[in-house]
Amino acid sequence: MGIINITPDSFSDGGELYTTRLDLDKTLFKAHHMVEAGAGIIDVGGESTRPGAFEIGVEEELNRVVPVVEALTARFDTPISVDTSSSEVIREAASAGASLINDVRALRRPGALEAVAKTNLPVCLVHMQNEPASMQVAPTYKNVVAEVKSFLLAQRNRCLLAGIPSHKILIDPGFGFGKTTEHNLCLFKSIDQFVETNVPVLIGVSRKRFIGELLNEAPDQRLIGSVTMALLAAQAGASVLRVHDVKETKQALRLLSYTEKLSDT
Ligand code: YH5
Repeated sequence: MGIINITPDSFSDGGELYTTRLDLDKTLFKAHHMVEAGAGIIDVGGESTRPGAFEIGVEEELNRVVPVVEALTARFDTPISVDTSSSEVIREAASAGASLINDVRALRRPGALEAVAKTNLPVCLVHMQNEPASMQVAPTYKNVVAEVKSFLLAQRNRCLLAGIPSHKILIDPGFGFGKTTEHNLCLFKSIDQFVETNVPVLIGVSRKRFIGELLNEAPDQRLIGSVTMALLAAQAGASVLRVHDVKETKQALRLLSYTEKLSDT
């Protein structure tokens, strides 16, 4: 899964509501390269959920996301995933051709669960402690693995009760979402325990702060660290890897598949 952020960048006038032509071209260019590199899914998000980020309004999120989903589905056969927590965006993204809803709030916002159930789309449920604005202030757990796992399985049960079939649900421990480096490491070492639930597991660690902290590197120097962690996650049984660097990650995965027992690729 390749990551495309559609938050307006420093070149566009951040106050403007509509995605500019330039933004759209840059997004399509990026998506084209991810498709060429072998991305199986393209994940687009209009709301920044980075630590310390504040919420944007639903209108602004719709204005950022919908034109991009329409443009991508018109040009590529690769499934488009939409990173959102809002029921309005879920509905509009589905109409625009999205193939997956990826929610860092695991459908806890009012109406989100019902919206996904109605669209018949698959969903990825992500664990997050608190909200992006405050989640890194003082993350606290008694047993991070047990708590994250029981939260995800409880949210999965809500989905099943709402009529979402089990084969359309993925779970994600949510690296960096209300977790210290130690919590992240604890979860990473326990990926196999999530895999053992037999629910497909999505892992997103690409360029995240804990990799930077462990290696003492800035975001643009985290490529090797990110690919290494993606490979380790794949080896532990993760089904989907959410990454910025699709080409490099695919190379690592190809080598993994060549070296695995019983593999005939
Ligand atoms: C995720 O893990 N993460 S948005 C801070 C960074 C780098 C990257 C430089 N959406 C996930 O990617 N969806 C995000 O520091 C996600 N799993 C799923 N399913 C945060 C992000 C990032 C934040």
